[in-house]
Amino acid sequence: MQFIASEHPHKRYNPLKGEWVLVSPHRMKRPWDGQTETVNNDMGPEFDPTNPLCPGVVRSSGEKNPFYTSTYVFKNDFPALLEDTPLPPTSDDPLFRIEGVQGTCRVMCFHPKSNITIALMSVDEIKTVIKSWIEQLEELGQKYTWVQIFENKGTMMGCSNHHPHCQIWSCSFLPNEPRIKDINQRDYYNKYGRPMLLDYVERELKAKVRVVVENLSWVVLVPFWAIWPYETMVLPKRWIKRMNDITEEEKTDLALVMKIITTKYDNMFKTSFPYSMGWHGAPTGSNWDGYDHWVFHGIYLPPLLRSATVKKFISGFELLAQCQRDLTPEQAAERLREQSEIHYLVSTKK
Ligand code: H2U
Repeated sequence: MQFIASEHPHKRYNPLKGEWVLVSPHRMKRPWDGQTETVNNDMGPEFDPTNPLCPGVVRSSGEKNPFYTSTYVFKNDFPALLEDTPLPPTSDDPLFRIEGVQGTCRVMCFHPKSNITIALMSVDEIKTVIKSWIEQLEELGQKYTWVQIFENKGTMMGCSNHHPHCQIWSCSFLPNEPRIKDINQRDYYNKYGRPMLLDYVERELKAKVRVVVENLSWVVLVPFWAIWPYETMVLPKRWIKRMNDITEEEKTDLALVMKIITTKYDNMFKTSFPYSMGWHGAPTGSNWDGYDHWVFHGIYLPPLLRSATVKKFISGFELLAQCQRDLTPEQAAERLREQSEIHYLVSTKK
């Protein structure tokens, strides 16, 4: 019998993380009798005087937001990391390691209106968000080793507020995900003399099967090793180490692909598609030099599987043994490619 990737179980390697994912495409027809989620497609009002992220509203801290008209950044009133905190006693016991951490957490509102998302924002408005991200990276990166910009969207992803916003957690240490990516990209660079993700993009652009959208500067694709059904990666076509290395034109091009991929996500199940997304680039801190093995990239991790209400669970075999997916990355990319670049809410208005 000949191997067919869209039919036969197999495992795929993620060279960035040094992990395998189990692919089981033959299970695609399995009936679903499990949990569905309630989806509220109501975008709510443009302004809600009780929402602490809205312009002019007093937050839990007692501080009043300005009447902002663009992006707005404030220090998280419930930060997971603190700038000044006592260090724990040192321990050389390999079974009970403990270390101190410093950091700071901020919230960035993308837009003054609550009933808007990246998919519904203009390219210029998204570009303003990108510029604010770069400002934050440049400022916080002076002090902190890792500046994690991430957007949690939708209650399904644990987002507590539907006003368009992201969070920025900066820390004195390299967290697990970037730490392992740093090690694997460095090993690849030492072995092959080129950044891993630059080689990867070139190969994906030739293969085309996992590419969802591309322009002159960026490509959005479902990675060969994707875990989440419609997981995508945003990759530059040239060697870019950090977000602040991107040119003016590349900012516009990035805003464009962000608008297109989030629109396609929403169009897929005619819902405001939930996800966690974020950016990974070379570490920062006291020394920004070196890190030639790093390539800046974005990651979208959406949980939805087969409708606006059925999500993928990471449980069972996945928690205890290894992550698994049914739909192949190539099938997921094809479905995303098929979606219109015009948002369904905009096209139904006409
Ligand atoms: P999430 O929706 O991704 O949880 O982000 C909202 C963040 O906003 C959350 O981290 C912060 C919460 O701590 N927040 C404030 O800092 N002040 C408030 O008054 C409300 C929410």
